[in-house]
Amino acid sequence: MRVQVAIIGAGPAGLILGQLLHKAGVDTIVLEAQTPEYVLGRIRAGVLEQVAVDLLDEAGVGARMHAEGLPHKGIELLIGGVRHRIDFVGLTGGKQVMIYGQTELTRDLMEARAAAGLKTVYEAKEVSVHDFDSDHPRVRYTKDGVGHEIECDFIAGCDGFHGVCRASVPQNAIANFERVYPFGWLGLLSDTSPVSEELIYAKHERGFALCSMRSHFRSRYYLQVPLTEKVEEWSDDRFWDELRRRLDSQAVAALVTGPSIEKSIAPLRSFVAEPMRFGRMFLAGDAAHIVPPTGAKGLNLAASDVRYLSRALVEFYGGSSTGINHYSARCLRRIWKAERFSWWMTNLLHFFPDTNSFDQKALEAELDYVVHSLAGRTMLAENYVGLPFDD
Ligand code: RFL
Ligand code: PHB
Repeated sequence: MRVQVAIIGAGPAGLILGQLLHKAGVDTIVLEAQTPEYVLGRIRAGVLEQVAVDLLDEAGVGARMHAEGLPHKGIELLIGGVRHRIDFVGLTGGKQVMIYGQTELTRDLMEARAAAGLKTVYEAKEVSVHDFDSDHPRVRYTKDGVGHEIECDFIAGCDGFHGVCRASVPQNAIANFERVYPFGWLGLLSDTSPVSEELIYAKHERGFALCSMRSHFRSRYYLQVPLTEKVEEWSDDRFWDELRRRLDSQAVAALVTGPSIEKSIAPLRSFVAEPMRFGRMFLAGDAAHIVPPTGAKGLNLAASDVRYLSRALVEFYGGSSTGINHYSARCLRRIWKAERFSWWMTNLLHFFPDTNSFDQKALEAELDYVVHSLAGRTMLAENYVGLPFDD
């Protein structure tokens, strides 16, 4: 079989790329290791930047997001029991974010791909990438025990942090930058109305807490927990009790609790692999970089990478290699700013067990500065709603 672009991974990066290329008349196949149900069962991100919203519109999959998503004009920081609002609209000249779960977005993308009759193979096993340093790359996989080979012009490695594409690059051709944090986030999803209209990021001496949502009827809460914690040891009651301890009296009074419909612990990591192009193979999304979720950037970066990649590939088929030659550098400029922001938000809002008392005081002073200075609040708002593209 032959296609122009073989996309490995049917997460947001792979599916958005597939949709954008389809709109431009470029032929793709998507190979996904898991079943569609498994992909949809992963509860992950919930906040979309305006530029990601615009991209989904461009990809033709924005209708349900606009009907059901919740535009948010700001967030609240809860520090030492006092709330400070970060007014995105006022601070950024009108920008806001959209609350729309990754699960819903993925469902929209899957349906659009199926409706357009595009080639997608779920439960593709033993996926391997070959000859991407030549003009004739190939991808092999097995499905139901039968081996297949795809000839293509390009391979898009959209296969997440544990995927096969980055792992297939010779070690001396890639540089990894990494920071692992000494805690994780315990997340709980429940069909209860959210505690507040906007997200609350709470810094507390017992650890960070986040009040988020998926809709007016579905809430998502997170607690900073040590990496040694086991999710089985967290009954719903224990979770709600701990969350109450980290919130202010207004939130405690408004909190509606109920049975969890999902509970999981995710470790926090910052990671970047450079470069993101290896001959005719490109990495995009979590395959190339990971951010801690504090800045809500993971999914947004995946969207921004494939925005650059789709334009570069369309340019290539139009006769110019400029886009593909600049892909890696263009992505990394934006990625490193999001990495810095996510790392900064994480450092500022979490409790670090090993931080010395001087550093602790300096962080408190920085947070005090951020919420009380127009420049500080503007920096936070500008990064949170998403930095502009440089093209
Ligand atoms: P994904 O979503 O991981 O999709 C990659 C897809 O590739 C498939 N795959 C393969 N397919 C074929 N062959 C192989 N050899 C393959 N190996 C892997 C996988 O099954 C998968 O379907 O990456 P993508 O598309 O780059 O999208 C990135 C986002 O999913 C990610 O950045 C965010 O969800 C990050 N993230 C969060 N971001 C937030 O902004 N807020 C959050 O609350 C949040 N929670 C999370 C998260 C990421 C998590 N991970 C990756 C462990 C919680 C978790 C648990
Ligand atoms: C979420 O709703 O899952 C969410 C929101 C904001 C974040 C991280 C996660 O910073």
